[in-house]
Amino acid sequence: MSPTDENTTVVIIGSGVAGLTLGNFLLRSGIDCVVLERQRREYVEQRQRAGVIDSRAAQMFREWGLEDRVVGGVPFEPVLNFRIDGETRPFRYVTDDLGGGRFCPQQMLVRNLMDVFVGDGGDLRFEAENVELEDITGPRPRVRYRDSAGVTRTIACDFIAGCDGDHGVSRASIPEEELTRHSHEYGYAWLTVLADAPAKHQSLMAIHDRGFAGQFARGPQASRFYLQCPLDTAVEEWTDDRIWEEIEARFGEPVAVKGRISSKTLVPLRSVVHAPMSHGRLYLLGDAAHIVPPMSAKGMNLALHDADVFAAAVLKQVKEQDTTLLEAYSATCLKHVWNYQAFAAWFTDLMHDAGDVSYRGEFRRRLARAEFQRLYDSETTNRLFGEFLTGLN
Ligand code: RFL
Repeated sequence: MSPTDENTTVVIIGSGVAGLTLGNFLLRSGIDCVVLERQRREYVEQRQRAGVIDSRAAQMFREWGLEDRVVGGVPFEPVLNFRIDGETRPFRYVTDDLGGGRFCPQQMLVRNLMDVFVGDGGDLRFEAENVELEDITGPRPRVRYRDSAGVTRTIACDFIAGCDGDHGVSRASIPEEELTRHSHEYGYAWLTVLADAPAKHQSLMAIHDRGFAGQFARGPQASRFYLQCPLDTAVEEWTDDRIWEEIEARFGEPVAVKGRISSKTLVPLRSVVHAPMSHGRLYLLGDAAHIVPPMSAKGMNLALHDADVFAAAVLKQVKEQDTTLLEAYSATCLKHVWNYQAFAAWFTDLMHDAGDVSYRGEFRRRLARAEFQRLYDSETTNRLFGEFLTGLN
């Protein structure tokens, strides 16, 4: 064994929400792990993305004894603010949930998870390049990488947790014939815009003939805006003036502060599930295994769910030599994932079909409007919607 060969129980690839949450759960349970991250710390800490931790996820952190230390932000109010054809229609959902859901920017959660992990003695290695997985179906797989000093290292382990997102190396290490990719393209994209513009509400969503628009608070002074747009549009076509004009048209009201726009990106809306979520001793978590359209605000929450299930399964195996939870890992997660894919697809279709008819036509528009109205008219529908928003279905 050379000095660059090491041993651990779990190698976690990727320090996003899934990887860091898993790392913290294992560390608290006395299980050795090493987290390998390709990027620099500053990059990971600042990556802007999701904004909602649902009640289920908050409860999960509570159960692992971490809620106070990692969940920040402000409580999520059980109200969604809709603007329908320029008219305000707040929707308050009925819920038995005692709260816990938060508007907590993803980078705040990631920063807190990182501080707690490193502060409690966790082993987190940034700028890990050329990560390669070896012998994943054998009894003792290995992960090889080049560290920030350019030294090649090898870590042997019991399990590998692939938490490296949709473009990572983990899923790509599984032979193609062992995985099935189920996917659905929605046929449009979102232009996502980050601007120095305070939001009046935590969330505001517009249904309009010109297409969907959304505004979500990102702290007291900034908002993330979303605009439905065709797949073949280019970011360069969206000047700041055009963006503000389109936001005002779709919301049907002027934007009070049109501050600096700091980023514009295009996200094609799609749903993807890779099954099974494990191969040999490699387990996939979060975006590495599934993508939900951002309309649902569930991507990060699904990643957190996977981390919860996997940590409990490893614990059971290490402490009790009982592999049943590990064997059930993929099936357990996929059941949950498909349930939330169904919710995400339904909500995405509803919000988009009800607006711009050029994608799915007038018939779908009327169906979507009827379904939307049902949210207000039927307490049963309202409750079910609330269950999904809180993550408790
Ligand atoms: P992440 O967060 O992408 O982390 C993966 C990490 O792996 C690293 N990595 C590697 N490390 C080592 N070696 C390699 N070869 C590696 N390749 C990659 C990466 O650098 C990174 O640090 O995946 P994870 O942990 O699975 O978490 C998933 C969530 O980030 C994602 O689902 C959400 O951001 C989705 N999402 C939302 N989810 C919500 O729950 N609520 C929301 O409101 C919400 N809004 C959104 C979103 C995603 C968006 N985008 C960017 C598509 C809004 C947007 C615009």
